[in-house]
Amino acid sequence: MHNLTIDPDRLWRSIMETAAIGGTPKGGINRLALTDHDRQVRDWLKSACEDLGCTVTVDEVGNMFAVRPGRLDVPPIAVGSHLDTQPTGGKFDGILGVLAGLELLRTLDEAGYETNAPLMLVNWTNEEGSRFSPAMLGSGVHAGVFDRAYADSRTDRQGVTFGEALDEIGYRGPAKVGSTAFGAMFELHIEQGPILEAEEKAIGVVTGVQGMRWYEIALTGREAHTGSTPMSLRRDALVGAARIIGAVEAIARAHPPGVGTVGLVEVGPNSRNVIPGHVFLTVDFRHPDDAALDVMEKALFATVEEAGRASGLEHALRQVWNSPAVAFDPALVDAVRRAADGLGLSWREIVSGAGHDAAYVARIAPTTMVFVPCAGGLSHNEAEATSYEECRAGAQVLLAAVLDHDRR
Ligand code: HGY
Ligand code: MN
Ligand code: MN
Ligand code: MN
Repeated sequence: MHNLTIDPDRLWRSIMETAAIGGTPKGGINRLALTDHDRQVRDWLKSACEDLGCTVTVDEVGNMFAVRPGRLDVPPIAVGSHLDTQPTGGKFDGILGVLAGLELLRTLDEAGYETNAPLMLVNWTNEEGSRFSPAMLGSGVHAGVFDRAYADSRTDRQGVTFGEALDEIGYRGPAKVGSTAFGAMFELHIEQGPILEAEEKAIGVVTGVQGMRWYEIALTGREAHTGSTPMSLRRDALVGAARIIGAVEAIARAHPPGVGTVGLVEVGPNSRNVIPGHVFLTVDFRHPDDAALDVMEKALFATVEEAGRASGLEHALRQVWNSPAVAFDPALVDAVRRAADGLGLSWREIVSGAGHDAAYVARIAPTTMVFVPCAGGLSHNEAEATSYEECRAGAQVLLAAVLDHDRR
């Protein structure tokens, strides 16, 4: 057994230092994928890893891999997560997993500790899917779920493509997508939900990730004068959207513990005295059981048909993302459980409500996650908060689980 301990002050300093990159006046972070802020934090990470003597390679969709050599020439054990954030993101979502991984590299380096397997720190491109949908695009390309051309073609709401933005920040690397070998992956992340805090558990032993599906809906009615158009002659796209938004909430509540959200709505022409002629909206459905998602999806399709008929709208609905429920590797889940027990930390098993790159990495290597609580279970919010002690405990469990696995 090792008695290595991470340096919690150094970890906390790194979290606060990088939080300034894209920091918002309310204390959150706005560091959308492939923006100049993303470039700055990538540069920060690259030089921190190179200072430790790691070799940093970047693949064709910007995924970053920093490798610390091991004693044996075997596929590396990976840690890490993502550096991009939501537009009103917090200081910990994604980057805690990357900086805890960096803290492991620093701790092992200081101790001159030689692992059997190389240790690799990963930053996955565009995990959030906020600027470029779908989410988990970089890890999805690595796992063969999407190809490089598909990723390059994704466009943001301003019409900028993923490929253009990646080239703009200079992070299209030479490594062929999917060519970086993985022996295993452990991803540390905040829970982003209320369970660990409510049950006063220090660690989430994550057994899997629930299923997730995203849809895009375009509704077309007819713009007309709000004053002179009788109600009976209207084709109001926003009234149709309102029906769908209400139905998404009802469909999710009818299939617990499923969740449903309309997060993005664009109305045109968005003028107070013009009947809205078109609306673009997105739907995010999640459920631990893929069969339940099938039922929810059918209900959504029926809803859009009905809204179209009732308001006289043309309507187009398409599924743009389907990430089935994932179960993590039992041996790695056990390593996390043993690590938490060995450190005397309370824990509970949990299925992730949020999506993570680990869900795709699990397709190509044994993978699992470690969760730590966040205040009020709040995330994707500038007030997102996780304590110094929770970050310390999470990074220490990550170290113990990685070294446990490395010795097996
Ligand atoms: O959508 C998600 O669950 C993740 O935050 N990208
Ligand atoms: Mn995340
Ligand atoms: Mn997120
Ligand atoms: Mn007029």
